[in-house]
Amino acid sequence: MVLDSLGDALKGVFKKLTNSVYINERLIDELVKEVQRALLSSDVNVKLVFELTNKIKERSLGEKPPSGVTPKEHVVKIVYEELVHFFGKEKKGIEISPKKKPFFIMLVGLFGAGKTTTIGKLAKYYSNRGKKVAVVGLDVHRPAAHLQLKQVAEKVKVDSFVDGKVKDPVKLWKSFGKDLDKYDLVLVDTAGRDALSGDLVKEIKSVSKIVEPDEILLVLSADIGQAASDQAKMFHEACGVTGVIVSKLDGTAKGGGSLSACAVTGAPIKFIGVGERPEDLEVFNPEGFVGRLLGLGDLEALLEKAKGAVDEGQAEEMSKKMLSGDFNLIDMYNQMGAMKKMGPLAKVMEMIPGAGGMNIPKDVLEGQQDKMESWKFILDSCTKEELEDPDLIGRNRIERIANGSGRDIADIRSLLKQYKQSKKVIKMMKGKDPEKLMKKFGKMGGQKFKF
Ligand SMILES: Nc1nc2c(ncn2[C@@H]2O[C@H](COP(=O)(O)OP(=O)(O)OP(=O)(O)O)[C@@H](O)[C@H]2O)c(=O)[nH]1
Ligand SMILES: [Mg+2]
Repeated sequence: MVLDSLGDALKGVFKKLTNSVYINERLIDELVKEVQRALLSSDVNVKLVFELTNKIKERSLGEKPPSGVTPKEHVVKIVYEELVHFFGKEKKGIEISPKKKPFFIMLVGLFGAGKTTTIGKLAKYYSNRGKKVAVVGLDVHRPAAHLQLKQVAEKVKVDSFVDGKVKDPVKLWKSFGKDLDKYDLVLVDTAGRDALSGDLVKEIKSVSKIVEPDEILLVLSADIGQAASDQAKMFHEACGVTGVIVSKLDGTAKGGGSLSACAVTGAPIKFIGVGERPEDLEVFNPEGFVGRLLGLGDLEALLEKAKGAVDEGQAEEMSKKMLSGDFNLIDMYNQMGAMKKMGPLAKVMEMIPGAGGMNIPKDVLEGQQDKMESWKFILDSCTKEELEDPDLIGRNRIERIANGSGRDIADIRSLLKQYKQSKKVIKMMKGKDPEKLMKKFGKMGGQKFKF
């Protein structure tokens, strides 16, 4: 895929986020650092990176998630939105107006940027959409340029207008005259140079004057990274480009740099080139692009799974309460309700980071599930007073509860034992950092767990 390394790094960040239990400043800091690392290694400008990550941090810590959205989901949304904004917001591409016939698109750019190849890609793209397309070669400098364009046109089955003998692009254009009128779209290939020299500007200007293009597109090779910004600016000032096509995104780790640099100059990226073949062209759509970089398909599935289960705020409040040592049967009851909403215990365990490595046998988990069902009946038969202060539950009350819930006395005793054990563990955990505790539990792989 395009920008594999940037994508992998950002996916890693999101995994960390979805696997974390709490959203706090430390986690946001870590997250922001990883986003920085990922973007910097993709040659994005340092200043831009810091602007972006400051915004992510500020919003993540400052904004309250709207109701129904967990803090974790909210942070995911913020990172996604800011990255989309960073890469240019709207979906681009070019609409060929049927009112203007022919519609002229002229491609400009430095040597080897990918102009001629991109002409072939655009020709295929628009003829696939029912447009009658022709290509015109105005690169009069490179000896075999006209033959290359002719070949490109043949490959995608569109007409080409080329001539290897005429050495003046304005004269050459005029020679094609009315022949172009029958096409919906005419793509004009121009000559490149080593740098944006006075010569090149002069030539582009004179060609532009005679062609009167509806769009002038600058083709930039992605491997120039953040230098794309200077090139885009220079070309824009010299000949008023209306958009950019970033080519060769498939072959470089610097793609993040070229895309973000263009976005910041305000030069809209209309298409991206992702390979040498005529079909390797994509409309640049920042939302889709960022979504793919982040593997949002997977992410959505993950968020979907967590949705409707435990509300993050509720879970956090519950664990805070537990860690304060203030834990009674009502909390245990609530916790069970939340667990039940999440589905079978084995599935819940899979989602808890580190718990997968605990090796809890399946039958133990299933047994635990049954036990929880039975406890729910027991707790339903307790008075509010008993739930708040389980120490009140003596022999007589146990009998009453057993009768009320239709359970054995042994079941009630087992529940109370579990409660006392939980409380003991919670006392031990009191004042400890919950993240460290999770890590510690995660490391206890292979140990037998007693419920
Ligand atoms: N991998 C990859 N290669 C590309 C892409 N676009 C163009 N190329 C290659 O880049 C090289 C230069 O492409 P051209 O289309 O000839 O570039 P140009 O801008 O017309 O070059 P000049 O006419 O010499 O100025 C060719 O080998 C293309 O196959 C792309 O998106 N991905
Ligand atoms: Mg060329």
